[in-house]
Amino acid sequence: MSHTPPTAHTESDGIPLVDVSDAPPGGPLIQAAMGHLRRHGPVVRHRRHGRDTLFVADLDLVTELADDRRFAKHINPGLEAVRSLTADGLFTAYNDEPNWAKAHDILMPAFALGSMRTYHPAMLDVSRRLIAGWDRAAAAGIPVDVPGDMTRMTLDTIGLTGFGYDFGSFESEEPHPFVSALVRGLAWSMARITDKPGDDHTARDLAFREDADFLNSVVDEVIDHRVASGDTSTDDLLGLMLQARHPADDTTLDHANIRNQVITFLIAGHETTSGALSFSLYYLLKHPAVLRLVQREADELWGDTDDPDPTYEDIGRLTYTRQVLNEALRLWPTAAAFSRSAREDTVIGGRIKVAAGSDVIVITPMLHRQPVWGDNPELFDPARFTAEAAANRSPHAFKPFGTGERACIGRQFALHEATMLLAMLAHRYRFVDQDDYQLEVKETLTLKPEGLTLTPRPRTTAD
Ligand code: MNH
Repeated sequence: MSHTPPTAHTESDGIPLVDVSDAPPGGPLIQAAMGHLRRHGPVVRHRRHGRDTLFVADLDLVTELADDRRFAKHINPGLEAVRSLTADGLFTAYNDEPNWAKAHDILMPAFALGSMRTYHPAMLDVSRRLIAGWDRAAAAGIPVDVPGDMTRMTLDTIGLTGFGYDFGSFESEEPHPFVSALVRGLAWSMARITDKPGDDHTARDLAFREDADFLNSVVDEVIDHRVASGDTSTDDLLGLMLQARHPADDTTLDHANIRNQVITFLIAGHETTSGALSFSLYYLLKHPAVLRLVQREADELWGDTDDPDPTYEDIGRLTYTRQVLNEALRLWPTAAAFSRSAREDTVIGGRIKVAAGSDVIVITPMLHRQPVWGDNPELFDPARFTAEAAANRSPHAFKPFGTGERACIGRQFALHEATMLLAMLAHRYRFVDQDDYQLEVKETLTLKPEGLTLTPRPRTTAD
């Protein structure tokens, strides 16, 4: 990029101001935000076309922002654009929109740790689809497309466990048309953040409308199919949404809201986990000693059998594998920011005025590089996440799943799915860095290591 970074001047409250109004539209927003915070310190006032946002990474400030009595989730312009796809779905609902609390109450049981027992067999099935493909690559000695395969994995998993719908992603080289439309829809949402006021986007916006209509029609088919089948079980998300009545008014979620939730889960439930898996594999590829420890942990459970049969209970025992995942999410939290707004006019850090309803964004990858993480925060080191180390650190130092009552509902789901797949892959293969991959972080709504490949090799008794 040839564009020179904007310089800052300091406002009367001592906060550096970065005005990016002249920056070209588009571009990686999170990495730009990381750059501002690296250059100017852990709190920066960001201005685009006259609109100010505080960017925050400082632990004490984040600790204040995490107080749900003073602050709440903010539907910022980015989320406002995503609302064109998901409206009052859980992720984009306003805090006081009645369907947020209603859907949250109805769906919470489906995301409790114990519910993972129900999803475990489908997660294992999809892991085996992925492994079948990696076995073929290993036999041929050719690299695999890591983010592509991780996306196939997480999409098929949420489709099957959530809605009994099989995207069959491993049967095709091309992404499923639903996914292509979804990805374009999210790109449209992101592009709107940097729009210059007054520019004409009619053609772009019409194309978006077509994608949104297509997404809705596919989801309506899935819902109609379930209703027509007469199946009234409540052991997946769709069944629960169609059947469960909220105790407050004895009604179920309405059709439009169910559709918004299905699209929400397909968005929230697959790109984030896919990115987390991809970054974890990136670090395992570059840190053979860490891979060794994951292999040792998997070997303890599954010995040297070629075809392990991981149980639900096994996944809770993969504590080191889980540390690897956490450390990857520290350096590259794949949903890399969350927005807060003050319930009333207030002051943070004893000096920074925050008006009610104004936008404050926590830039999570920079929170995860603050001094609380030691002298070398860029170093990948899963030992940061031993139980003992975590207990000695503020709970606000690590926020890959957001905070408070609007934090990620799918956390256990993601961790179960990702921990199992990582351990199964490490158990079966060593990873060869055939292309000497250099990290390039690609931003959509989420982050992923663009173009990451590795060549899986079957393990021999020597390794
Ligand atoms: Mn998830 C909210 C990160 C996996 C469903 N998720 C959030 C937030 C973050 C987040 C951060 C809070 C956003 C905000 O404050 O604006 N989520 C992740 C990460 C992973 C992830 C890093 C994987 C790793 N999320 C999943 C999965 C699902 C899911 C898997 C579903 C199966 N997430 C959600 C939903 C919300 C959410 C739904 C919105 C919850 C709410 O506001 O009530």
